[in-house]
Amino acid sequence: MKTHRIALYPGDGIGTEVVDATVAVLAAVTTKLGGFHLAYERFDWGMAHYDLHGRVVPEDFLTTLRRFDAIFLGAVGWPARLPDHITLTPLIKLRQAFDLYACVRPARTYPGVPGPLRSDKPIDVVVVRENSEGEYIDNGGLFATGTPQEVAVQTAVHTRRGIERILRFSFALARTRRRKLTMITKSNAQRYAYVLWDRVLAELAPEYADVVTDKLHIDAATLELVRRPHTFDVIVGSNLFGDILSDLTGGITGSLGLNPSANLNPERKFPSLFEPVHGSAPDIAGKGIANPTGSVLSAAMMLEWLGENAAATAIRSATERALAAGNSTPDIGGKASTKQITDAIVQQIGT
Ligand code: GGG
Repeated sequence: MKTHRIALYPGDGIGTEVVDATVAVLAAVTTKLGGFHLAYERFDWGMAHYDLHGRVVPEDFLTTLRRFDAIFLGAVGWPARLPDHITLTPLIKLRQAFDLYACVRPARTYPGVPGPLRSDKPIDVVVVRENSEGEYIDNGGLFATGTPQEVAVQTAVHTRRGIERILRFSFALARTRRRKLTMITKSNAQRYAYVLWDRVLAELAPEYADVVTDKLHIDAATLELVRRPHTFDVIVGSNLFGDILSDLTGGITGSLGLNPSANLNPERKFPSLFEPVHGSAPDIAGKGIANPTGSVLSAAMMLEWLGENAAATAIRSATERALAAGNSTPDIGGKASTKQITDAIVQQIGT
């Protein structure tokens, strides 16, 4: 039987709750379908590790994670206790060190889940976020710290190689869907980096003539995603714009709690990382009401990446049926607990 080695990194806040729910769903699907086994190792990194060791992850955490087939993350951050730029650093390092350059964040509407928009046209989009460079590289510094003259410099780096590979990835993804790609920049104001994005898109587009290509500035994109979200298919943008837009696509489809993500190294030189798009939500942590759907659907993306397509499909359709039957946590307007919706998904999988 095939064994996939999975590193579980539940992290902080509701991260532990949604990861526990996801492991229960994965247990149900492996029992039901058989044919493969998931061998977990759990790492209690994040605030729990910080309390014991004064740092959120061990120094050699990248070496530790390197030997797995996939990494499954819950959420990171507890801003009341430690600044977010400290708790988020390991995740950004992981994405960069393992060259997880394609961050894939699907968002869609579901029967049974009300959205905030007036239009009830179904939304089905994928945000592809360049995940290895751009605005998130650790390049900058402070000068005259603590004085009235204090200066902060933070430099973004956009490489032709980085832009080309994420655009090619996005074109290829669009070919598996409705063949429309919208690239997001701010090339009217940021006249070096995003103009390079424009040039690379113009060079590549003729190779993908079967894909309809469009471009929007980030400000127009946020407006159009609210006004006509059903017209978008694959959306690609830089690290920062992809991060922002995937919160927006979560919002317009009902809740960020529904949205999965995959941080992929398409060349498979490193383990890829799967995580719900949402963060640690300290305000509801420990209350048992976190929506596990984004995490469960991230596990479906992980199984697909590992070649377990039948199991991925089983999880997705069980989740859809559980949502359609009215199993709703408070973020999507219901009263169900994390356990209730998890049990409903497990029941839909059937064992
Ligand atoms: N589930 C992932 C998580 O905790 N995300 C929190 C966050 O702020 N992430 C920022 C990012 O994805 O760059």
